[in-house]
Amino acid sequence: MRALLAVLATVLAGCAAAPDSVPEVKFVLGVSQANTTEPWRLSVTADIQKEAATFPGLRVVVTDASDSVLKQSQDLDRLLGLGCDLLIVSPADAAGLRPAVDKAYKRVPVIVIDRAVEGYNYSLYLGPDNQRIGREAGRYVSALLKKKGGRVLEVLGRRDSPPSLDRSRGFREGLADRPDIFLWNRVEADWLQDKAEDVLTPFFALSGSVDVVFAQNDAMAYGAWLAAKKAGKEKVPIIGIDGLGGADGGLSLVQRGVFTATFNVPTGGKEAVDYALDILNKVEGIPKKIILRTSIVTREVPNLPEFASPPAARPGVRPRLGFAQVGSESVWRQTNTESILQAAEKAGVDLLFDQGDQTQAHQIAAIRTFIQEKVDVIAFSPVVEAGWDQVLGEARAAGIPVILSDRRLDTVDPSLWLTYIGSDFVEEGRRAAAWVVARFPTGPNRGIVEIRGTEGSSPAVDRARGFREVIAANPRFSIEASLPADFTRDGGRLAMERYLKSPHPDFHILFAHNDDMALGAIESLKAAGLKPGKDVVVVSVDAIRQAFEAMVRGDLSCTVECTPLLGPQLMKIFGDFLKGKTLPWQYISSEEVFPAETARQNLLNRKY
Ligand code: GYE
Repeated sequence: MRALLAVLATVLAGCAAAPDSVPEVKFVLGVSQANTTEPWRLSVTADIQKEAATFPGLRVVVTDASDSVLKQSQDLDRLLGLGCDLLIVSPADAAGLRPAVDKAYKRVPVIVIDRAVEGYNYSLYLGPDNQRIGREAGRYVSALLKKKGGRVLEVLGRRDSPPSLDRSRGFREGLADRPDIFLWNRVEADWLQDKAEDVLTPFFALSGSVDVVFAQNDAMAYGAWLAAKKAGKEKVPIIGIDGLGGADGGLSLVQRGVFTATFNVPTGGKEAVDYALDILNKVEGIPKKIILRTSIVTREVPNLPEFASPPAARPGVRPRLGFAQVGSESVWRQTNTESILQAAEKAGVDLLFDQGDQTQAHQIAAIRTFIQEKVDVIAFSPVVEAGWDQVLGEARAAGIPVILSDRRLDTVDPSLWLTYIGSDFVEEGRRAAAWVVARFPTGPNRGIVEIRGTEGSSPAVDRARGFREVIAANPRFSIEASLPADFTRDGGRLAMERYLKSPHPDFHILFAHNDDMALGAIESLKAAGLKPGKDVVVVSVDAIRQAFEAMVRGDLSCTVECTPLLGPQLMKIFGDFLKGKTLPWQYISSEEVFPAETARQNLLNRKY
């Protein structure tokens, strides 16, 4: 560290501490920023610096890539050359920067913010769910234009950048049921106010009216307003995204009535520094992705939902966590239970654990018991998505926050749950389908049979959705049947047995929502004289040890990982809450795809 700081002191005058304070420095964070022209990026950097300043042993070195991938790749090398202990990267172009991030990650931990680079070659990604923001914006516009419909002008950041694409895609989803709302034009303004003003001026000069402007950030939204004002049309509703503070920030523009709405999007700067320290201090339970909480801001709803604060510290009293499990339907679930029990013990948490029996009624009763017991936090894995508002309202009224573990729930009230920890099930479905498509690049049309997990559960709903998304784009494949089997091995076996006895079309591919059901179905395929792996190619989700054994035998062809080892993460989140930290919205685990070819080797170090 001494050597590093000597270098820093000479190379970056003003950045490093004076040599006599050298021994205090514990870690140096390298921050590679994409540019210093967008207000957003400036705020991100400012938040990083502000948070870092609260830790005496921490230094930060910032580079500016001037929006060039080449320059940013060189910046990463330079930061590594300076001996930075960890890099925080806000990529100019997520796809273009991937090789440089891959390379850097071989040497130090890397936190990617704002725009996820593809793959999982980084320590942690931190950012908002841009598609969801877009969807909410779409719904808001839909409500704004009530029944009368109208013309919408969409102002994009950069047409092909991931946040632009995701916000646009979500926006369309939010307007999907409104054919009377016409996306009149989409213009690109590089995320910049001036550019937005310039490109939009001609639109407002035209005689026809623009009914709503949706700009993908506040800077462009403000540019749009300036353009509208020149044509005397400053009353047009304008919706932005970012919600920065300060006199000209989006929050104040909403209050002043310039914008109709914006979205509160945390910069992630603070969280990036906190997690950088956790990573450097080798804290257990770091997820792969952290999705930051966002919410729409209007004059009527200016703030994020409020959550209960942690109880005051009680020396000698162990913190109490109530956990309502789904049941023990699968190997995944049993492993998940063990992970939670062990982690609670290790963390010194007083855990009230309810095993569950795959019914919602049982889980609701368990949650009510936890409320009576006055636990500090309730965590649970909702067996199905819908129907929780009542009981979670009771928990909220009792001042007990709720953490969702592995399964999601469906509610419009964002104040009912504090945070989510688990996987991206839609992505798992997409990955299973992408593997199928790649496995049969050419050839005849192929039929698929799907075996579904618990009806109405988020992994079943989302895996089905992700799978269909990819299959729908490939007309050579068709889903011939979808059989319910409740995530159990027996369920999979029976479903396939019945299907094979009934008159059915040819099928070549079996997609099961979990490994247990796939293993059950494989038994039935064999009993009917079919050769799994040959006559029927089987792909499933979870990546339990038995799936690897089945791949080694040649029965299963591919499994998509979904980790059940959530215990340490859950305890870390619980601990962070008790320390009074603001929790992000979702913690997403890392997942790989394991085709049969890699099974033998991976079996050796499989943890579950
Ligand atoms: O994939 C399946 C289980 O909710 C992610 O539930 C979990 C799923 C898992 O029973 O095996």
